[in-house]
Amino acid sequence: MQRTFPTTDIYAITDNNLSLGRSLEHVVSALLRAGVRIVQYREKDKDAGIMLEECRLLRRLTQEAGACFIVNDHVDIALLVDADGVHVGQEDLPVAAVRSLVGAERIIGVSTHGPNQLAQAIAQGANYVGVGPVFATNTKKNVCAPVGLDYVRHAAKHSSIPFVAIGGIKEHNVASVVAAGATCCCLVSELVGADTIEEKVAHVRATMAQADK
Ligand code: TZP
Ligand code: MG
Repeated sequence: MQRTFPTTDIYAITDNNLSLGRSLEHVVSALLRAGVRIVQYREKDKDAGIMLEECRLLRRLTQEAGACFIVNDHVDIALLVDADGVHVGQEDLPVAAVRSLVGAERIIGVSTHGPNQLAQAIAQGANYVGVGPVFATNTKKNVCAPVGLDYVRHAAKHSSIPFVAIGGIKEHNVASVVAAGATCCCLVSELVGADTIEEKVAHVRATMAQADK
């Protein structure tokens, strides 16, 4: 079955450390109820067995909601739970190696931080790219310096595959990211750390819809 990257406005990523003590099930169920169509499991400090069980749960929840499910870093777990795809960074396995493991039908996303990496990811067969960090963020360890809205504008003009703007994006600055040409934005701390996740998604979505395009 060919998996496709959905045309959607919001890309959500999990982060247990920022979820105000709420369970993964609580957070992801709220995101899905709010209409989020793509969820990435990204947990950096957990044992593989725990991650496998959590990904099984998220696969079930996303499937029931008809949403796309992506696993960060762990190709083996993505395959074990039948995720729709996997997301890798510049320091992870190269796209060609990931492709040989996951097959043609699964989605591969690649984090990129500039035009050269964008071109390379496309040439290597990525299905979508992350574009960022747009603004400063504390959510990701060892993150590179913010790339700013210029790189979003570049991706909007030159990317032949879908791109997701990421990094420091909040309700208060998301309109500028949309104005720079992003149609899909990823917000991590802003969503999983919101007091009321469904309200936050609705506000971000409305702000994106009203932004200058
Ligand atoms: N990749 C680039 S920035 C980032 C990732 C995973 C973290 C973004 O988190 P936040 O809280 O939306 O700044
Ligand atoms: Mg990685």
